[in-house]
Amino acid sequence: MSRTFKKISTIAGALFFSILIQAHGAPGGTTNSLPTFTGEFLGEAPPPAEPLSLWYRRPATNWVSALPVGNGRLGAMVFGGIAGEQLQLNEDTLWAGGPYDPDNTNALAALPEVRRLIFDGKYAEAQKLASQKMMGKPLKQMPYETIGNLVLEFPTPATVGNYRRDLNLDTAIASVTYTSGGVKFTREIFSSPVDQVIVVRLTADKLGQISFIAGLNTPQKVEMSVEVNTNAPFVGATNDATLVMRGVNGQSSGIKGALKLQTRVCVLPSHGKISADADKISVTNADSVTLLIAAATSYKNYHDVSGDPEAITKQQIAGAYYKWRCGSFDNGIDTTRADHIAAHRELFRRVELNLGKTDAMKLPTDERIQHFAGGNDPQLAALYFQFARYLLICSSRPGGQPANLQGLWNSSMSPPWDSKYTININTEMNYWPAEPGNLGECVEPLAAMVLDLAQTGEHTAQVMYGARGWVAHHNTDLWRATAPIDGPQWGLWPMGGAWLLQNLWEHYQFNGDKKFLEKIYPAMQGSAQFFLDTLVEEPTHHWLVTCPSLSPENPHINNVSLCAGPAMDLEILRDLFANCIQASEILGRDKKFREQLAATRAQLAPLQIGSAGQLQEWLEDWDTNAPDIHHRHVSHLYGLFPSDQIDFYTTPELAATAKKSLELRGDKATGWATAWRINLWARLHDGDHAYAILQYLLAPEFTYPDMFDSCPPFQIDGNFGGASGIIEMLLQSQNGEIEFLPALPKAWPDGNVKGLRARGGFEVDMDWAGGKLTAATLHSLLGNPCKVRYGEKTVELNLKTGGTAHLDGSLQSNPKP
Ligand code: FUC
Repeated sequence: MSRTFKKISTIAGALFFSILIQAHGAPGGTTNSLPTFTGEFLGEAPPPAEPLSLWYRRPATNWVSALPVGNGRLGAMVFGGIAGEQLQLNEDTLWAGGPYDPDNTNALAALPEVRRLIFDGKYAEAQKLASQKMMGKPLKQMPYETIGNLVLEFPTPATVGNYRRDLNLDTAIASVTYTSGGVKFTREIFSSPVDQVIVVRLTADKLGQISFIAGLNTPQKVEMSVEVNTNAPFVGATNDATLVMRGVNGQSSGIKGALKLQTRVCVLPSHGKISADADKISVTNADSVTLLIAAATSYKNYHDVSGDPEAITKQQIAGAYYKWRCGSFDNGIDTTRADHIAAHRELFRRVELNLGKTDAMKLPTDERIQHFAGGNDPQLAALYFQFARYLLICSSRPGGQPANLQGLWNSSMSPPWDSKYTININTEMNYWPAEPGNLGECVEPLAAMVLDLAQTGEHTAQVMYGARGWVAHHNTDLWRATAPIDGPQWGLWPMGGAWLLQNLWEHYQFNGDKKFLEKIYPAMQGSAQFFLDTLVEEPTHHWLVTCPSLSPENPHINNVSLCAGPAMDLEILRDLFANCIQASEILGRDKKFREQLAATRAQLAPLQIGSAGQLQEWLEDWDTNAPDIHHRHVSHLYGLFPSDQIDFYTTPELAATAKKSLELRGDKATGWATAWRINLWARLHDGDHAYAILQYLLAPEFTYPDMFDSCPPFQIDGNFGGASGIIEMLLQSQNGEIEFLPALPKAWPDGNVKGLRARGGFEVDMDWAGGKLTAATLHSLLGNPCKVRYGEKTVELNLKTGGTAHLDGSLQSNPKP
């Protein structure tokens, strides 16, 4: 075995080769570019030791079987192949286009006529006129794009033994292990939030066994090159080589690409040989190999693209390289790995959930998904819940972009719905489990985006509506576009920004952070101001309503959804105005504005009960005659969840109407819409109904082998909405009460949970057995008084900050828990 380093260049930092690769179709969604293993699989690997793992007995054959890693900014889908490994890569600022202004200057002149037509009942004409005059230009926003793929080609063995690939949710490391020719091979992949690189670590239990060829492919317009010994100046000469991909992002809908992008893959073998050609790096007979992957674009913010991705990626690689070289050859990577795990666990380990354990846990994850609905596998629901928390940590860390329709992971240049931010439910749903799931920090990127939208949306408000304040419609993108898109029947909905603000208000409700409230208050005020300027009186009752608007995205006559004052808009406005009033009181400002809001709020159209006893979706009772009675959106039920305007205890009659609406809609919908229904049934205290819908969600139709939610196709909101639904079954804290086990299904008779969060600043642990609460612990984080409830029983508690209450199943204080 060779133990000598063979340098491929003596000039540190030299550019070895450079070639221009034109755009070509990269197989992001499949493994087409990979050599496939055609040999024999021998033996069966046992399940991983960590029960919070996803695991499989075969490599991924498609993208939705591959496993996601991410540090909030830099993500990879790991395929775990034998003849070849594929890492499909993403960076959260790699979107098409550049800064642009989509606001339509014809809109304002058309607005009075569109309103008149709506109030005259001429909805189709109104929609036609709006389509001609009021839509954004371009009519589409910019898509989120893939970086491309890192491919490692290995010598193909004839057989492999005990193959297993897994994703450990507790360490956030994806692994592949198998034996071949008497050697045990191990591959570990993680995306470090500390070092800002993806690390791929290849090891074997015998020396000199690791050989492969590494290359990048991409559908982006790029120049590929290989640099050698680039890191020598930092730590002295050694042998390393770096794949470099420099390029620019794509155009879309006529908006030119304005971002520079760069990806660097530094290959660091321990012993063996390394060599390079124009766009590939070969490693032969190494003992172990570390690959460091960095990627960045020139995006600084929605109006500044002057960043230097070359400097950023070089620095990230150099930093991780320096750590790698500290101490002995392999110890450095151990530090990087340990730092990564510690940063992940700081968030992930805050919540533990045990819903019961059965033998089903011994099966690979894809088989468990197939059997969940008909079997007894409560731990899969707990795994699904923790997977969602994992996904939020990996796709939404402070300083990065919020989780988009696919979180962070996208293999395409034109993904479904452009993998944008659909803000008429999907982005909001992404963040539902954040606060009660004890991941409040993950909301920071969302807050940052909303503050951006409050700026761009000011222009939209002026240009389109002649109004003060700001508005965002049903979608936005990296460039924070706020004009209505796609077509008026989906896009002409002015409530997107106001709904997002509700997520931020929740952050304040759970954390009581006044500084945060001060930061978001101007955006709350600006949104409220927009509605003060644009609400209009409807002619029949003289209630104040939004117009034009729609009940997302439900037509009330064929293909026509435009209307005035749908229930959801009024519900969102009641929340926005109330929150603004409360915030202005807490912050001690804007008394006049507060009074104006209170007066306007009193004139908003009320919730109405329709002829079928349902909660009316529109001003008129169209519900049962609407073309799509089973529509996926249940927008009018916003009042029941995520809001608390409709409540099981405080407004039982309205709760009954919401239940009727839910029954009329049915349980079956798209992935995210199914997840929403779980939350709604939990709020109605029907745990078994909620669980029946969870069975529907956690089945192959709506859950891919890698547990990604299917809309279809893949859309991450269902994962987050499903996790939120599981929380709502176990703990609710709206309307001034913290309720234990409000909707516990029969399927989870025994269990416990630690670390859930409740509004008002509490951390909650609970134990239950035989379907009954046996113990609950409340830790106070803010010193607020609270009322706790279990069934019919309620108890008031006054805990100091840092204080803890131990209660038994009858809510009696339990001094010896
Ligand atoms: C909304 C939904 C669709 C899809 C899209 C991204 O428009 O109605 O089902 O989820 O967002």
